[in-house]
Amino acid sequence: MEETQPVPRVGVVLFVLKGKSVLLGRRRASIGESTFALPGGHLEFGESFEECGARELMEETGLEMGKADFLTVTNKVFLDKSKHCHYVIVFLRAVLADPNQVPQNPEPDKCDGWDWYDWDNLPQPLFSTLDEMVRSGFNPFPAT
Ligand code: 8DG
Ligand code: MG
Ligand code: MG
Repeated sequence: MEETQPVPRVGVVLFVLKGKSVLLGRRRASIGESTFALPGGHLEFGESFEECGARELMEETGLEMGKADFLTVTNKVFLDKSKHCHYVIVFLRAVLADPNQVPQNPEPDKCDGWDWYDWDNLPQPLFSTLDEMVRSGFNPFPAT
């Protein structure tokens, strides 16, 4: 049981794109444990969505974010075993400042490591929100 009344939180999550690939890492966290998820995290006081995305990308992968665009927003309640959370997630599409940068894993307690995965051949299992987006036909790539 939570001691205080839970409140909705805001997250910023990034589709970092390179060619036809997207950056994913297998989570080590109570929500979505062992699933492949996008980089991102909690919005901190005073941050813009882009500032939050760039900070989380640097903290989680050591990569420097380049241009970013707003994609979509979701509103989701997670009713995991002992943890109940409610997130409004802002999804951005981003490219790297330098496409030759290689992802690192500075938070090995939170992620098994990052890699590029072809959008047409994504790894399984995907984190639930990402899985739902993929199943609904969502495509983060710019229209050509
Ligand atoms: P921490 O340092 O507080 O442990 O984590 P964080 O990096 O700030 O937060 P996070 O748990 O990575 O992301 C915040 C929430 O965003 C997460 O608990 C659930 C939600 N979320 C989604 N989809 C995705 C996704 O694909 N990747 C990530 N990282 N979070 C997602 O709904
Ligand atoms: Mg983080
Ligand atoms: Mg995170």
